[in-house]
Amino acid sequence: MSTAETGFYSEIPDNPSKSNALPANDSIYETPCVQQKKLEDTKDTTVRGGLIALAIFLAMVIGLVVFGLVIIIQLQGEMRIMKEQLEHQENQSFARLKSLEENASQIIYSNLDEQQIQINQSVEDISSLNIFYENLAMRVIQDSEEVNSKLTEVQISLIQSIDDISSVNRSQQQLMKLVIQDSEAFNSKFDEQQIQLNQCIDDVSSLNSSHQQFMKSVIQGSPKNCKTVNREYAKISNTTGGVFDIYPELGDNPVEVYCDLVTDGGGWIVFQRRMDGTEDFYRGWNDYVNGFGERDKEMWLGLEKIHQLTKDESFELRINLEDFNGTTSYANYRNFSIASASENYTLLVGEYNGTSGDSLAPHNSMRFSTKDSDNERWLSRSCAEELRGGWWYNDCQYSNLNGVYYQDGRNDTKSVNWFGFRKYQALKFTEMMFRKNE
Ligand SMILES: [Ca+2]
Repeated sequence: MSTAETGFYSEIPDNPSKSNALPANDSIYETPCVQQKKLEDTKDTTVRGGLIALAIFLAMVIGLVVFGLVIIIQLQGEMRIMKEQLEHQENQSFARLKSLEENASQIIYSNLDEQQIQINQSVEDISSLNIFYENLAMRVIQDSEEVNSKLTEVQISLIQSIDDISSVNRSQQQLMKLVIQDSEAFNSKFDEQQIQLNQCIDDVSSLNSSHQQFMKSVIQGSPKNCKTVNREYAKISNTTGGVFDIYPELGDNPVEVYCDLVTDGGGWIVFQRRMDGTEDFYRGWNDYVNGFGERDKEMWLGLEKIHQLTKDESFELRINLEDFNGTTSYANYRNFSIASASENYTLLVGEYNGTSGDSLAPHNSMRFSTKDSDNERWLSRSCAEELRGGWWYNDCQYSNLNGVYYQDGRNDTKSVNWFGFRKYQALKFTEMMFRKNE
C-alpha cells in the first residue's frame, strides 16, 4: 500500500527516495524558513489537525484498551466465580460419587458375600452329589454283574425257545402239507355230507308236516269220512252240517269236504250243490276233474276226488231236490261209484229208491262229458254244449243238475232239471252226496 492512499498523509509531497514517514517529516521541519508563509500556515494547520486526530486516535485506543481491560477484569471475575462454582460442584459431585462408590461397594460386597455363600453351598451340594454318584456307580457296577448273569440266562432260554419254535414250525408245515393233501378229499366228503344233510332237512320237514297232520287227525279222531267227524272240529258249521278235513287213509293228506250231518241220519259227503246261481257251471274238463266253488255254497267237489273216495268200498248216493214252490224230493241209489280218469269217470249206480223218480238210470255206465270233452252217444252234436253243463250224458239227458241256473221255474232243457220230478222245469235247489253203505 502507498502512503498516498492513507488519510493522514495525502497532502505530504511524495518523496520516492524515502519510504519512511518519519524522514518525510524531517524534510518538512528542515525547510520552515525559506518557503512561503502561506505554505507554512497550511502546514501548521495540517500538523495541528494531525495531532488532534492522533490525540483522538490515541484517546480512542486508550479508551478501547481501558474498556477491554474492564471487560477482561469483569470476565476474570466471572470466570473466577464460575471456577469457584465449578469447583464447588466438582466437590459435591466428587462427594456424591464417593458416596455412590461406597454404596456400590457395600452392595457389591454384600452381593459377593451372598454369592460366595451360594457358591459354597453349591460346592457342598456338588460334593455330596459326587459322593452319591460314586456310590451309585459302584452299585451299578455291582448290579450290572448280576444283570449280565441274568441276561446270559435269558439268552440261553431264548435260544432254547427259538429252537422249540423252529421245531414247532417244522411240525406245523408237515401238518399243513397233510391238511392240504386231505382237504380235497375232505371237501368232497363235506359236499356229500351237505347233500345228505339237505336231504335229511327235507325229510325232517316232510316228516314234521306229516306228523302235524297225524297229530291233527289224532286230535280230531282221524275221521275217515263224514260218519266219524266231530262237529266240534268243523271249519264252517251250519244247521245241516259243516266243512271238515277227512282222512280216507291214515297218513294221507286230508280232503276238505262238506258233511251233511242231518239228512237221513247224516254222514254224507256232499259233492254237488246248486242253490242261487252264483257259481258258473258251464266249464271245461279240468275244472270238472279238479272241482270248483266253495264247500258250503254252490260247488262241484271234483271227479278225481269222488273217484278216490268211492273206489275201494261200497257207497250209497242221495240226491236232494227242491223246486221254486218249495217242494222237495230225493233219489237214493245203492252201490255208487265213479270210475278212474282212464274211463272218463264213468258213473256206476245200483238200485234206486226215493220220491223224485229215477232219472239217473239212463245215465248209468255213461262217461262224463264237458263242452271241451265229448264222451257221450250223440254223435253229430255235443250234449254239454247243447245243454250248457257237464254230466254223464247219454244221447243227452233225463237229468241235468249242472245245467243253467235260472232264478225261476221255467221250462228249459238247459236248466237244472230232473225229469222224474219236474220234467225240464228249472229247480231251485239240488244236492248230490254219498256215504258208506250200512
Ligand atoms: Ca256228442
